[in-house]
Amino acid sequence: MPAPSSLRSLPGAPVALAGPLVVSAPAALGRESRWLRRVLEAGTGWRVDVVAPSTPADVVLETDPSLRRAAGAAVEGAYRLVVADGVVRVTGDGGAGVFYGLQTLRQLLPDETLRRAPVLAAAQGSSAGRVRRRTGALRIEPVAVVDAPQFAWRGVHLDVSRHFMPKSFLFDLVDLAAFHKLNVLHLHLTDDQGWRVEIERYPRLVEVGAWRRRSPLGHARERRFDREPHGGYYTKDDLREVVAFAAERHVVVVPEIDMPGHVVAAIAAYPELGHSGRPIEVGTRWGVYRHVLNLEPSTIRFFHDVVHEVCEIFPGPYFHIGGDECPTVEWRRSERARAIMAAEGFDDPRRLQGWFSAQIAPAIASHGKRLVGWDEILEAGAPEDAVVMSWRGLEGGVTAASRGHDVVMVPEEWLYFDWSYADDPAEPLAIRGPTPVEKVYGFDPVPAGIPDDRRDRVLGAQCQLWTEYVKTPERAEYQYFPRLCAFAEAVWSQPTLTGARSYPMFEPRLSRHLRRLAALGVNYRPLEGPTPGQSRTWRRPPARGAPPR
Ligand code: TNX
Repeated sequence: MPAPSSLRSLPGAPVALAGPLVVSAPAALGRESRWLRRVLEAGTGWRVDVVAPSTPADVVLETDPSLRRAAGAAVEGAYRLVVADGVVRVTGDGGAGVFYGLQTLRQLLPDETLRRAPVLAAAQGSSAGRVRRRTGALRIEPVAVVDAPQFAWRGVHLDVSRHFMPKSFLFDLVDLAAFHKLNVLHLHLTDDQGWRVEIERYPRLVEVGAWRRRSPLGHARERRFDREPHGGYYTKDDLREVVAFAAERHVVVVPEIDMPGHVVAAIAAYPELGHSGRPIEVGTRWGVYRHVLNLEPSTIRFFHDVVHEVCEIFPGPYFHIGGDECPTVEWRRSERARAIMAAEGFDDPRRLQGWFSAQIAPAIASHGKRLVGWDEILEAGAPEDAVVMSWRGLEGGVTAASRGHDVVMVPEEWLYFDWSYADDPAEPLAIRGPTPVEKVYGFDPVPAGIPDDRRDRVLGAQCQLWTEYVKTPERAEYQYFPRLCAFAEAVWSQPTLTGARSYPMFEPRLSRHLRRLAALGVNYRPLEGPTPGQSRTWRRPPARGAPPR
């Protein structure tokens, strides 16, 4: 999971692995071999020794740059995994390919080895799929897997503004994303209800902007509030740590600083960024605020400074400027905004958002990064080289690709995991829905309507978790899993080879995979529905072994 391009059983005896295990790898694969040593030592209790390439070994890691072409892959991450003749051989197109081969190897090993401490001795005697165990050794049936990703951008997004998530959850999420061969973590770091990244030049962004007085209680439409303060932020070193942790797992972190709308927390910290000049409080309700940034040169400079500081934390090639849901009421009344409209000859104030993006773009480009924005930036006039995230449907992606932009497909109807799984009062409170696993599985990252010669403009797809209704890591895991598994297959696997994505064929594999998630300690939603502990309404506990309803 996700399904590989090909998997073939080989003749011959199973390969037995036991400790102390010897892994050979060239120096260039130091990152991958050290990571393998850590996860294997934790899950098996064996000692794992990493040795130089020509030394005899149980597991051989190597790269072969020609592999990508051989696998017919357009993007990085192809690998071949061969279990035969007493050896596990993982050949990657580079570090990423080797890493994905090792993730596949983890799925061939017993689920118990996914745990953080060894339980194998206690579990002896139980059967575990393709692998049988004897006297501490794990036996893997001979197999050849050849595999490569379909898309380069296989993203998972997390909104840490609406609810701050502890750093430990970012590590868990990166590990889980990488386990499913995803490679982008998009962090929505700022919004009306909280600013979550320390900026040295403007300390009030977190001193003031990271905290809110209260939050909505129940659904936003009920207009009720709790009495609980909420907040938190990441220091620069926290985020550097997340970036480094992600890089070890071939995950790139894309920071998002939302502008020129969704900025109430910033205006609360520095009222001079807004239009009234009067102090406002950090947002305490969900939805779209009319407050947006003013268009004064000082405000542009302020956000240049923010961009520079954020770019220094995140070495990846992308910087997300948000750009979604930006009302123009304040600009319509602003002298400065009207003067810009007159000077630029704009007839629609929405063009001011494009103007704003164009002011910010050079700061991003000066760090050699590409600007990413939500699909609203298209209407406003997006900078030429911008990557567009199509969230309001598929059309944004079609338009952007036709105009020559690169596109990441993130449409809410399929890929907003803050939506519920089912129309069922037992489901925890969600913004809307439902989006069942089956629907996610059926998602095709290349929307119909994209001209054939523009298909390669689709970099990939991404699942989103907005957190208005998601207060804790446990709940976040529930919303992601198992939809994220279906998403991973949609964005990694070739549809032709998995059949035209038949859900009835996927479901048994998913159901098998849930045992791996259980070993990893993920609070996933069972396919039958929430457990009594996950449910919003009281339900009788199931008999052991039976589904929970
Ligand atoms: C729309 S998607 C938003 C977010 C909300 C989300 C809730 C986007 C770019 N804007 O601000 O959290 O819907 O589903």
